[in-house]
Amino acid sequence: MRCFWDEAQRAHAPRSEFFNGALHPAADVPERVDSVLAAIGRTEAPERRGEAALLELLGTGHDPAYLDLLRTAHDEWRAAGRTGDALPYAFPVHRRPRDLQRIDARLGAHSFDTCAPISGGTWEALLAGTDTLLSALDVVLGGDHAFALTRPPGHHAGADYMGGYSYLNWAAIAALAAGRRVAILDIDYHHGNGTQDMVAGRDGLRFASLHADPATDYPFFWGSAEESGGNVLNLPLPRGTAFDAYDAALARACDWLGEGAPELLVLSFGADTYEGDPISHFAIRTGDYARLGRRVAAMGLPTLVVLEGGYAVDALGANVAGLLSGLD
Ligand code: SP5
Ligand code: ZN
Repeated sequence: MRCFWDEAQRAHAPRSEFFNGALHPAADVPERVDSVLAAIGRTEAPERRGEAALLELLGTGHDPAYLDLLRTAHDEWRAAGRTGDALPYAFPVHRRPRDLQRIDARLGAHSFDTCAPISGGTWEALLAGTDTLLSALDVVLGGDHAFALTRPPGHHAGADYMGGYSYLNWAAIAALAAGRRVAILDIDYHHGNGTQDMVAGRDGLRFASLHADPATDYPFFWGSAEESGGNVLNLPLPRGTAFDAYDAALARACDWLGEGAPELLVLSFGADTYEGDPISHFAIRTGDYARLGRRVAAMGLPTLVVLEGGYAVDALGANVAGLLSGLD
C-alpha cells in the first residue's frame, strides 16, 4: 500500500495536556511516528501545494476564523508574554459572542477541552499533514488504497473547534474533498465527535463509529447509541471489549455503511483500542488488527486510511502495519 508522510509534520511537538486536574506529558508524542515508520517501511513525501491552496481547500470544511486562529495562535501567545504551548482555560459554554481579540478568549471559543495544545510548529505541521492527506486521497480517487500518516490526529476537531489532540479533521476534509459518495468508518477508541459534527446531515456521506461508551469515556458529550440517525451510526462498546464483540460491531457498521452505496471508504484508524494502550480500555491484540483490516477490506472499496490515536508507542507500529496488511 502507498503510504504518505511529510517530515515537516514533526514540527508539532506540544509538551503537555491538562486533564484530571493536572498537567500530564502529552500522549500524542512525535515518537509515535517513528514507531509507525519503522514498521511500515517506505513512505512517500506528498506534493507541496502551498499555504494559499491549502487554506482554500481546508475552508470547505473548516471555519475561516478558526483556521486563522490555528495559524496565528502561537505567535499571539508569545506576543502576550507567554512561554510554552498555547492552551485555553476559559470556555463560552453557551456560545457567547465570538468577536474576541484576546488570545485566551479566541482559544477558548474554538476549543472544547484542554487537550489540544498549540506549539510553535503546529501550523506548519498541519499544512504538511494536509498535503499528506491530499496526496493519499489522490491515490484512493484513482481506485487504490492509501495510508496517510496523519499526526496530529483529527477526529475530535470540528468545523470550528479543536480538542483531543485534534486540530484539522482529516477524515471529514478528505470526504468533502472527494466529491463522491463516501463512507467514513471510525475505529479509534474514542468517539469521532468532530467528524460526526462535520458530516451529519450531508448528502452522500455516512459516518459510523465504534468507540468506548461516552457514559464512561472521553469525549463524554457525543457518541451515545441514541445519537444515531440519518447518516450517523454510533456503536458504543463497554470497557474491556475484546476481538469477538468488536468484530461483530464492526461487521454491523460495515453493512450499514454499504447501504449508502459508497464509492470510497475513509477509515479513521486509532490503535488506542489495543490492550496495552496507556489511556484506553479495550482489549484488542496486535494479531487482531490484520483481521480487522480484512473485515474492512471485504467492503470492496478503495480505502483511505488516516491515523487517529494509539499511544502504546512500542506496539503502535506493529498494530498499524497489521491493520494495513489486512487491507491489502
Ligand atoms: C485522537 C485521540 O485518541 N484523542 C484522545 C484524547 C483523549 N484525551 C483525554 C485524556 C483523558 C484520558 N484519561 C486517562 C486516564 C489515564 N488513566
Ligand atoms: Zn482515541
